[in-house]
Amino acid sequence: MTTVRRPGRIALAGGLVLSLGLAGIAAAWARLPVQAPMTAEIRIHYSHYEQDRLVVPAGVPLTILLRNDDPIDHEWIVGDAATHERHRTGTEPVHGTRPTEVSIPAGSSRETTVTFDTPGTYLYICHLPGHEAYGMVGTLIVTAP
Ligand SMILES: [Cu+2]
Repeated sequence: MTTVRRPGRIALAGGLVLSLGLAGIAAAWARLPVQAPMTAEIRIHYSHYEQDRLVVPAGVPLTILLRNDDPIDHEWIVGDAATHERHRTGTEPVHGTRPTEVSIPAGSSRETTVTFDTPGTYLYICHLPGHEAYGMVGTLIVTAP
């Protein structure tokens, strides 16, 4: 009996050490800032963002396809309160160089990738005249990683 049980105990101990080792590796991976990118699609129709709430962990790249199905131009500008205040009184007619500021011409699509490192609640707004007041506003929630 004892000769049969001893190898079993050794195998169990070995398995335990292996499990702890794998858990340690998994924990180390979880702390790495690079994570799999996320994707989302926002359809714009009747001067509204059909997807008006997105949630993404901090530090994770979010690629968004912006699809404008309206016969008029729109834009998608995401950021904090100061960003939106600047754009409410801004004079840039077209955006295109910053990932957080995208112009989407009538009937077209644009793709952008944004990464937010600070958890919080951000808004995305179309700042073309009258569009925000009409309700062209969405919320991007960045959660703690
Ligand atoms: Cu608009």
